[in-house]
Amino acid sequence: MRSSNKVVFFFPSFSSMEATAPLGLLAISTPLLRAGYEVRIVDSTITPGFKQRVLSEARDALCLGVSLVTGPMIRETVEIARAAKAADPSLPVILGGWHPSLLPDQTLAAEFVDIVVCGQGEDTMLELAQYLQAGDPLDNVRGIGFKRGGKLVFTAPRPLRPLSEMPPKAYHLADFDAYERVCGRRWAMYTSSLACPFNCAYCTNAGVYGRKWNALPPEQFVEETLDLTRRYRLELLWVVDDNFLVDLDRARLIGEGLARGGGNFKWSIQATTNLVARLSAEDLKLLHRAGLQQICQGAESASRKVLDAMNKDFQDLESIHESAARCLQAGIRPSYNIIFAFPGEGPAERRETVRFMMDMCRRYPGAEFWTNIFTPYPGAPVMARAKEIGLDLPDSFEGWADFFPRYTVLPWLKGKEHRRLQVMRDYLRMAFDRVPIAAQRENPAIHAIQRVISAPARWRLDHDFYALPVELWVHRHLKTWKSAVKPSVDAKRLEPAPASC
Ligand code: B12
Ligand code: SF4
Repeated sequence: MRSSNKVVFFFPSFSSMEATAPLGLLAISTPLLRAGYEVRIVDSTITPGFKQRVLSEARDALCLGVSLVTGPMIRETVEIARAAKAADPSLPVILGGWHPSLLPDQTLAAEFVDIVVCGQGEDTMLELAQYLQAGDPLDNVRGIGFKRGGKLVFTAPRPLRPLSEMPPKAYHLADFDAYERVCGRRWAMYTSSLACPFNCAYCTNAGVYGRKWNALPPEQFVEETLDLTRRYRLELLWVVDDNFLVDLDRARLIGEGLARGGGNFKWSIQATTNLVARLSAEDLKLLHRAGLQQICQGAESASRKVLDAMNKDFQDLESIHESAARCLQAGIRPSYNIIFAFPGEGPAERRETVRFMMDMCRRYPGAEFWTNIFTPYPGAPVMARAKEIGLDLPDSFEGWADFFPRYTVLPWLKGKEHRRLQVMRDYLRMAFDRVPIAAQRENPAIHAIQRVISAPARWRLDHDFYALPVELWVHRHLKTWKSAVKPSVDAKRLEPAPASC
């Protein structure tokens, strides 16, 4: 039994410059704080010597909790959990977040993990802390897995609670100055709805949050976001809802409320193209007046065949054109995600998508595309066909560290073809401007050179020709001259050495 009142959380680096406070940990901290617990969050991205820091905080703690998604975050999770267990084998190590929720058995099987939490963590973490402190058996804590006598034990699932019943997140625990130093921007994430009514084949959302969309009332959104941005001097809020626009009236009321409330911040949302296309130009202008600057949308592919394989029957290319034209008319940046190499995509379908992207960027200057390689995440509907499509999935928790869109190698995409696709993605990055959340610390000369090399990049993409990629060489060298501060772990550095093509 451990009598400490202190709960330590660790947030491993997520391999991105888009540094800000981990919302999942801020969410589960509030009930603990309200119940009188002391909470410490160590975020690897902003904490030099984070390992020592976790170990020293954990010395007198009740438990250590880690929040993670599938991919490179697993590396530091393993490092920290192992070190913590080596220092004190009796310290309970709890893993929560998307990866443990989707693969609880395999995660719990790791020898350095004592407890996994599946799904929403607010109530579960508080109960866990109380049970651990009292030294009571954990069988009655719903939504967890734990070990007993070397066996894995799972309790009954915890029913989802609507977001409106959840307490506010503990933003006051976040060191926004430190995040701003890494990212160059002062911003935060905000959640205003949970779940998405759709069920795209590559997406893990339904597996964790179901498909019943629920949201905060517009008044709460307006009041909280105005307060947050003023209190912490935030210039930007990324509303991380999976599909912000499911209730269009709610979105309009939020726009009106923020415009009336004199909000002085920018915000961005994620939504499906079909819903964006249902907003009128007036609606979008209202949202823009209220600070909305970007709508991230999953275009994913331009091939009907691939879209059907992805279960995206709700989306067509016309709606993407409409959404781009209207967003730009209203002054909002339309951002589209693309997934290459989804099962069923061959060279013809890939070409169709590249042509579509080129056409969109030319027709609608200001529209931007971000590309990924299909990454088979546990819990996604397509994984029911994993064997059939030849996927060889990791048989240990650690094995998932290499599942990341920036370097995923698939049975149907490896060797030369994988390298060719990576080169093509590099040219797509160079061909048109995109605006990342992290501030660009570029000098004007470098930017000018980048503009010059964007012309041959477009030519190559038009002609599907990627041999002797000299522009990429120039681009890579330009990047090494940049003075940008890097997070402690950066995906680029984790990437396998760039292959020659
Ligand atoms: C914001 C975000 C990011 C940000 C993170 C920034 C940051 N500072 O945290 C950035 C841009 C970096 C990012 C990157 C990526 N992301 Co992301 N991201 C999200 C997003 C949109 C919101 C996450 C969030 O904060 N939600 C709000 C909080 C309150 O909810 P939550 O995280 O679910 O937390 C709750 C529970 O999970 C639980 N919980 C969480 N942590 C813990 C810890 C403990 C101890 C306990 C007890 C409970 C607990 O309690 C919380 C409260 O209920 C989600 C989508 C979503 N709907 O959540 C995708 C999502 C998490 N991302 C995903 C993916 C795939 C990625 C990328 C691989 C994408 C890419 N193309 O590169 C990278 C991976 C980065 C990496 N591995 O290193 C997937 C994860 C799938 C998976 N199997 O893990 C998601 C679910 C999107 C999706 N639908 O597929 N992402
Ligand atoms: S629309 Fe987006 S959030 Fe909804 S299921 Fe598809 S990918 Fe997931």
